[in-house]
Amino acid sequence: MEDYKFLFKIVLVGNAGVGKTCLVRRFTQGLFPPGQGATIGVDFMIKTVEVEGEKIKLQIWDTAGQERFRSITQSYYRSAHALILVYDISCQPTFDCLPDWLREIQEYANSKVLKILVGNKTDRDDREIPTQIGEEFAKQHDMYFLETSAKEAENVERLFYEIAAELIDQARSKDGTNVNKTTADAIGLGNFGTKATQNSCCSGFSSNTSQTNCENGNSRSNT
Ligand SMILES: Nc1nc2c(ncn2[C@@H]2O[C@H](COP(=O)(O)OP(=O)(O)OP(=O)(O)O)[C@@H](O)[C@H]2O)c(=O)[nH]1
Ligand SMILES: [Mg+2]
Repeated sequence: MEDYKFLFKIVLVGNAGVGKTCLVRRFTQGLFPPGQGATIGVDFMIKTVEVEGEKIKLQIWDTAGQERFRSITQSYYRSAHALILVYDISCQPTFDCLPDWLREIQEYANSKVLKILVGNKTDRDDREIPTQIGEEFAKQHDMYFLETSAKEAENVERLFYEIAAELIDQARSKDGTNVNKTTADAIGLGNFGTKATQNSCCSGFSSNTSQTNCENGNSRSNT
């Protein structure tokens, strides 16, 4: 029998090309894959980590961002303990689609799921979304927030280890109510007033096959 204390399921979602697969591969394999192709449907990786003296098995589900796979990927939300919502800090449309992703999460995920907003590709020098805007959006939606670079391995370990630590706390807690809020407070996010505006790139988000610029390949060719 495998020797682990907790098993947690973590699901990554977000627009095509934001770097979900690269984040997972950086964490599970310690590499940044050259020429990473688009995910078809859903991929699955597993990694056992030690947090707070406990062995934790993380099941990581890496979903495809492309619209045509949406009905498949939605079915993976329900049993997730944590959902990582990723955007690309150098691609505004991927940030503008976040409200649509949150609607999906609201509809398909467990209401107590731990939500983490991740701005990926901090190594790029053509940033379009300031850190503070990402933080504000996360605070407003009771999400944990981190910026990462799968390429430079920045904050990637931290992301998954902090999720594991938070999920352990939830699992141990007798009264696990409002744990997402607790997490947001713990990382010092104050009260926020800025509301993220929705960009027209996402109109028909869940009903047509239109793609953002990033999904058309800008991000893929620019690493
Ligand atoms: N500069 C930079 N490029 C990155 C980073 N992470 C991913 N990329 C690049 O972004 C492109 C898309 O990465 P993927 O990991 O395939 O994106 P994805 O979100 O899994 O895309 P889908 O599977 O289509 O949903 C690739 O060309 C990667 O090399 C990063 O941290 N920095
Ligand atoms: Mg992928």
